[in-house]
Amino acid sequence: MIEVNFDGIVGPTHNYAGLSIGNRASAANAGGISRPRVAALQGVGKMRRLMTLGLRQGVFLPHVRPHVAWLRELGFDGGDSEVLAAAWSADRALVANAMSASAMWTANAGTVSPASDTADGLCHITPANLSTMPHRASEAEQTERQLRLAFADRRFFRVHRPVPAAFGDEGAANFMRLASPSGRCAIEMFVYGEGRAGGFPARQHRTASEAVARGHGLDPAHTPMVRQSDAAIAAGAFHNDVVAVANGHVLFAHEHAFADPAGLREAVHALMPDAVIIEVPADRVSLDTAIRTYLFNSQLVTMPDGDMALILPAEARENDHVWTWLTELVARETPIRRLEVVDVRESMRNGGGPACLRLRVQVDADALAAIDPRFLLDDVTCDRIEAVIAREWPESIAPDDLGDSRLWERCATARGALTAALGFGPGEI
Ligand code: SUG
Repeated sequence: MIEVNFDGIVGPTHNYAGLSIGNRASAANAGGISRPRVAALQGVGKMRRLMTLGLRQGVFLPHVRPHVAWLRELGFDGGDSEVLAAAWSADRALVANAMSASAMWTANAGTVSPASDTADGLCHITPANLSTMPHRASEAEQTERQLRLAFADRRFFRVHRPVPAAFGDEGAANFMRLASPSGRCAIEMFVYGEGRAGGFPARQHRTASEAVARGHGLDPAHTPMVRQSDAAIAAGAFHNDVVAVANGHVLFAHEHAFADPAGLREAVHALMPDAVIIEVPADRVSLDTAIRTYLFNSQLVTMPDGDMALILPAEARENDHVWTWLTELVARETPIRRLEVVDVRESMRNGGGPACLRLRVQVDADALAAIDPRFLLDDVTCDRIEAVIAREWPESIAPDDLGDSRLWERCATARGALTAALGFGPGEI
C-alpha cells in the first residue's frame, strides 16, 4: 500500500480570531496579526520536505472565503459586499467565522478506511461534520465536494455523507490505524471524549465514531472505541492527535492520552502481538509540555527504506525535555529512527501542527492512479502553488481587517487564482 498525505493549502484568510474554545494556542493568539502568505509557504515547505523523503503528497484546496452563503443562511441579504458589511456591523464574530481558514487542517476533513479493512474492499471516506465549533461546522459541505471530486472513481472509493450534526465527528484527528508488518492484520482505533472536561467540550462523540465504523464496513473485533482521558481534554488536547499518533505497527502516545491506557495496551496486543507501543511518561514530558510543543502532533511516517521518521514541529525541537527524550528514543531499538523538524509556526499559533495539516489515504497502485491528479503534487505543481501564494496571498491580517471589503475581494481573487492554476474550472471546487 502507498500512503498519500493530503495537506490543506493554508488559505488567504488565515487569521487569529480565537474561535476554538479548548484549543490553547487559538485562545492565546486571539487578536494577533496573522501572516497568511508566510503560513501558506510554510505549509508548502512541509509538503516539499515530505516529498524529498520519498513520500507521496497531495493537496486539498482552501474553501470559498469569505463564506457569504453561510452568512445568507443567517439572514443577511443583498449583494455579497452588502451581506458582509451588514454582518460586520451586526456581529463581528460572525464575519470572523465566515473568514476562517480552518479547512487547512485536513486531519479534520474526514475519516479514511483503506480498502483492505472494509467489508466491500473499497476505500471508504466519511467527511467530518465538525459540528462542535461554528467556524468548523460550515466546512463539511465544501470538504465533501472536494472528496467527491478527488475520489470519484467508484471502482476504488466510496465517499459517504457526514454523520448527522447531532453527533460531533472531527475525522482522522481522532482516529489511529495500526497495521502489522506483514500487512495481514489491521486495527482501526476511534478515540472519543465524553461531555466536557475542564470546561472544554469533547468534540468527538462515540456515537459518531461508531456510525463511521459501521458505514465503512469495519470488523468490530478490530475496531476498538477508545476513550480519551478527561485530563488530556482539560489540558487542551481538543483532538486525540495532540497526544497520540500511530503508524504501521507503532503507537506513540503520552502516558495520559487515554482514559484506560492499560486496557488499550492489552486490547492492541491481543489483536496484534507485534505492535510496538511507545508511551512517553509524564515525569519526562508533562502533558502540558506535550500540548505546548505538539510533540505528538508530529507525522509518524514510514520512509521508502522501511524506517520510520517523526516529522516534528520546530516547537518540539526547542524544548529540552522533549528533545532529550526524542534523542534517547531514536538511539533505542524501535522502528522510529529519524527526526525531521519543520517550521509550521503560523499554523501552530492556531493549534495546528504537522499532523493536523494532513489527511492520510492509503491506496494500492491502481487506486492511486484513479485519484483526480489535480489533487496530487509534484515539484512543478509546488512551484505553481508557491508562485500564486507569493503573488496573491495577503502578507498580514489584523482583527479589524476582517471587516475590510478590500480584503474580502483580495481573498476571493487569490483563491480563484489558485484553483485556476491547479486546473479547476470556475465553480468546480
Ligand atoms: O479545530 N483551530 C483548529 C485546529 C485544528 C487542529 N487539527 C487537529 N488537531 N487535527 C481547531 O481548533 C483556530 C481558528 C481560530 O481561532 O481562528 C482553529 O480552528
